[in-house]
Order: sequence, then structure tokens, then C-alpha cells
Amino acid sequence: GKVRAPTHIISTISDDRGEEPCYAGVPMSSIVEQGYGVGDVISLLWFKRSLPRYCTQFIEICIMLCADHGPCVSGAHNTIVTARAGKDLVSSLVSGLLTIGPRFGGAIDDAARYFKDAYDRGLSPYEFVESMKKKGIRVPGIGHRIKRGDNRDQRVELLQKFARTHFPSVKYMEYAVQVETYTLSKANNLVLNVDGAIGSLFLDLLAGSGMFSKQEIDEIVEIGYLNGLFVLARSIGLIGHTFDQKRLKQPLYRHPWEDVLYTK
Ligand code: Q5B
Repeated sequence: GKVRAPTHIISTISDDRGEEPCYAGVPMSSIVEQGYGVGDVISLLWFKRSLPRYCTQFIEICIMLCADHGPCVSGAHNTIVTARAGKDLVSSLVSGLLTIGPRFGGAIDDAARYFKDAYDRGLSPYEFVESMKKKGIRVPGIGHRIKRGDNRDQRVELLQKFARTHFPSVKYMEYAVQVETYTLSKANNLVLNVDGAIGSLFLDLLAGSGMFSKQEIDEIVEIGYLNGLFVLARSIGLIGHTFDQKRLKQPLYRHPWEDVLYTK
């Protein structure tokens, strides 16, 4: 019989060999003609399935509200400095993206991991937060440089409002809110931040939509899909900052001496 030559790559999410490209088996004509949005495309290419409308809408809200957070955050700052050094779009973009990590924007996966583990093990918020403290680990998804208990992050409130209206269950989010209540009793800056809100709510989406098996949820959380939402979203803003600097013909950035403490 025929023997298939061994392949060097296995791919399961898209196929460009036919007359039109397919995302997870769905032809491009259906995607366009049936009015799919970017949330549907993310569902197909990341999760390999079509998700209910409220899920794709939630994904789109995450993308919209993480697209930018002003020029002063780590990512935008790096992008602005790089663009002002005369570098091209891709260099300016990636220099901003490279700041995304455990402190800035890249705490969504760890927030989902830790909130899921603590909730599933039945830990009280007190037991969870104090066990993290003993291990010397900051609670991912908690804390913000400028947001406070009396100056909440509107993005978090918008996500929570949407989920309370549309999700069948928000048990992980409610747990994260209880954790926040405890951390706020310790310090006023220890709010549930946008990473923590997305991390906990995505757990609710995965568990409540009926579209994922337990094994699939564990794999998504273990591999870490969710920082991808912030990376994708913030790319929109970082590209905008690059164009802004070029449009304004901003010169090379040099940090002022007065703002550096020179010591021996
Ligand atoms: N403490 C975010 O810290 C920040 C604690 C904590 C226990 C915590 C910090 C943190 C976890 C990572 C996280 C996502 C670095 C943030 C984002 C997107 C953004 C950004 C933007 C956008 C801020 C003061 C005292 C210390 C600490 C304690 C702080 N966090 N304890 N668990 N999680 N969070 N990142 O203000 O006793 O004095 O030593 O790492 O979720 O990135 O807009 O800017 O859209 O662009 O620098 O929103 O919270 O506070 O380091 O001075 O700490 O609080 O141990 O205690 P800060 P520090 P002590 S959202």
C-alpha cells in the first residue's frame, strides 16, 4: 500500500490548501458571510471550536479594554522610547511586548492557575493569601500601581458586570472578589486588577460554558493561553503609540540626569 512520507510539522488549527483558507474547519466565506467577529476567530484558532456568542463577546471585551492603558505603563514606555530611537514598527512593537510578564499584563495565566487551585481545594481567602505569603509569592491578579480600594479599576467592574449578566456561573470570580476583600483589609493598593479579573472570569467561561471537558480546562490553564489575550490586545495600543511618535516626529529620547540618583 501507499506509505505517507514522514512530516516535519503537525498542524491542527488551519488549512490553506483548498480554494479558501479554513480556520478549525470553518471556511473563510462562512466567517465573513455569517458575520463572525474577532472573538469567533480567536475561538477557532486558539480553542479549535465555535463558542457561544456571550463567550466571544467576552473575549472581544477583554481585547477592547486591554488595548491600551496610556503612555506611562511599561509596554507603552518601551515602545515610545524605541520609536523615538528611529526604529521600525515591528521593533517598536516587540520592545513594548517584551515587558509583558509577571508584574505587567502577564499575570493572567498565573492568576487563573492560583485562583483555580485555591478554589478547587476549598481554601478560604485567608488560607490562600497567607499560604502565598509564606511561600513569598505575590498573589497574581492582585495589586496595582495606581488603582486603589477607593479608586477601583473601571475595566474590572465592566468585566464583572458583563459576566454577572451573561455567564451561567461566576464562582471563580466571586472567589477572586473574596480574596480581594481580604487583601484590601491588609493594604489599599491590593485590589483585584485587570489580569486577575480576566483570569478568574475565564475560568468561569471555561467551566460554565459546557464547551470544554475538565481535562481540556486543566490543559488550557497549564499551558497558559490567557496571557495571549493581553498580548494580542496591547499590541493594538503599542502599534498606536508607534504611529503617534512617528506622526509627532519626536526626537531621540534621553532620560534627564535630574531624575537619576547617582550614588557610589
Ligand atoms: N504587594 C502590580 O505593585 C504590582 C502584592 C502584594 C501580595 C500581591 C504588584 C504585583 C501581582 C502581579 C499582577 C498585573 C507590581 C497588574 C497590569 C496591567 C495594567 C498596568 C498599569 C495595564 C504593583 C507594596 C506592598 C509590598 C508588597 C505588597 C503588592 N502586590 N502582596 N500580593 N499581589 N501584583 N500584575 O504598587 O510589606 O511593603 O513589602 O506584583 O497581578 O499590569 O495600568 O499600570 O493595563 O497596563 O509596585 O493595568 O501588586 O507595590 O511592589 O511597592 O508593594 O504590597 O509585597 O508589601 P506596587 P509594591 P511590603 S495589572
